Amino acid sequence: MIRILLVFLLVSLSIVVAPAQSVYQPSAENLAARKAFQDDKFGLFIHWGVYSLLADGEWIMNQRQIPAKDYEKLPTFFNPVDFNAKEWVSMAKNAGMKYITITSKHHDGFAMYDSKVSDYDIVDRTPYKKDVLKMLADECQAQGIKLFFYHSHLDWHHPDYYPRGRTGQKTGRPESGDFEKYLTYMDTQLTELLTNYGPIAGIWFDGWWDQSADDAGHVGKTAPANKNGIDWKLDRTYSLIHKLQPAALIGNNHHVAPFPGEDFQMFEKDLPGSKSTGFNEAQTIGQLPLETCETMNGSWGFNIKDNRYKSTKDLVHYLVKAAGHNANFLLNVGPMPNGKVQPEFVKSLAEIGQWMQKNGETIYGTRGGPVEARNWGVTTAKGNKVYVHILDWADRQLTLPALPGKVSAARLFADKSPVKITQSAEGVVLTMAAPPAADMLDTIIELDMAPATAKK
Ligand code: FHN
Repeated sequence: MIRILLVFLLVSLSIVVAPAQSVYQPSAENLAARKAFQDDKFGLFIHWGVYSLLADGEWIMNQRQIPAKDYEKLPTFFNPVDFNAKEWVSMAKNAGMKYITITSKHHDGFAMYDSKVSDYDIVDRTPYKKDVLKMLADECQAQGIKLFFYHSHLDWHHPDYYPRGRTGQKTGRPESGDFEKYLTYMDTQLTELLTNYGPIAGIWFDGWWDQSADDAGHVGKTAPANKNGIDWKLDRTYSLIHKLQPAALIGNNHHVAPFPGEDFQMFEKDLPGSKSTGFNEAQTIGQLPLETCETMNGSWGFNIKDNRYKSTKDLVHYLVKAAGHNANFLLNVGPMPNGKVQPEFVKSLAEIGQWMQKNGETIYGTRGGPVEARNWGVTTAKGNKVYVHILDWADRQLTLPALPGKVSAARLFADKSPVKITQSAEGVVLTMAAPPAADMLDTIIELDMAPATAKK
């Protein structure tokens, strides 16, 4: 009890004195971490929680309007005895991924780590009694994989998450609560996550849109109004995080333009600039490092019925297109309640890993461009190299617009066989010995740019 009061006191003090972030100046470590993040290009997203027991995705509590007191039965039989951190981290690493982003707490409010400010967590409420985030953090450090924590702003369980947002209306909680107390609770849990698990690469926030007036937060032209006029006090939370771990990158999946204090910008189920999902109409592309997150089937959390699996070809194309849009690719798995990742995902990740083994050089450390995305594919660049990723083209010849500099040589990346270059002020015509092979996921032409115009 004394310890919780002490933590509370310490956090309240650090919160109260935390300077506003409106004029956010990222630290040198933060800027270095942003560059490394952009070089990493590929990460594993993990949506895992007690909801996996019901095998129907992570929104099951809201979709089936399960009252909080009933939902609390789930932890009592959540016992992932087959969870193996080494296996998960190796699976990510072998897929060519450089970081993992895992749900520390999703919308159901259940903490997948040993929280001291709440017993609604995996150590205190399950027969498993072990801190899976601690095990994963240790293994990530051992294997040199960075670890991000996804953390939900909205909470369908906490009594002080009041006024309720657009979701979690039927949870049976009293129609009362103190939002300020909830925010302090959230910041206390963030302090635990950024204090007890070693260096954390960043925090991936979600759920801010729960308090937006209408679907504007998801659908609409302007930044969403605030349903209940609540103040998320993001300044305070962001400066707390930057104080605890200056190199930690903050991203917030609010589907609108970045707020001061954020260090990267994510796009959910869309490449930056595309608006196919309908909930990011108001999302403009900022100046921050970019990341696109996507599912391997149609679900984030484990869903036993969901067999809308994307092919390995689709997933490699998504990764390459993301890189061509100057964005990282965060690919999701929703582990099963026993702690295993379903075989369909394991197989695809291994196949992506084989592709990255051979072609990773044309992705890692690159930036998007110089030629913007085209219907035939994208380009990535690094140093004096430009990689032309031909994803969908049937001819031997491909015409590029004028490039910022002279192409001194070109070759197929796969076998280094030469590619003929014809260049003029209008553009560059690349002539391959043969059309792209149908079984090639990505026919890559490597261009050497003459030093003057080398892209940094
Ligand atoms: O509601 C969440 C959803 O469960 C999942 O976490 C995705 C991941 O990007 N984000 C929200 C939907 O926008």
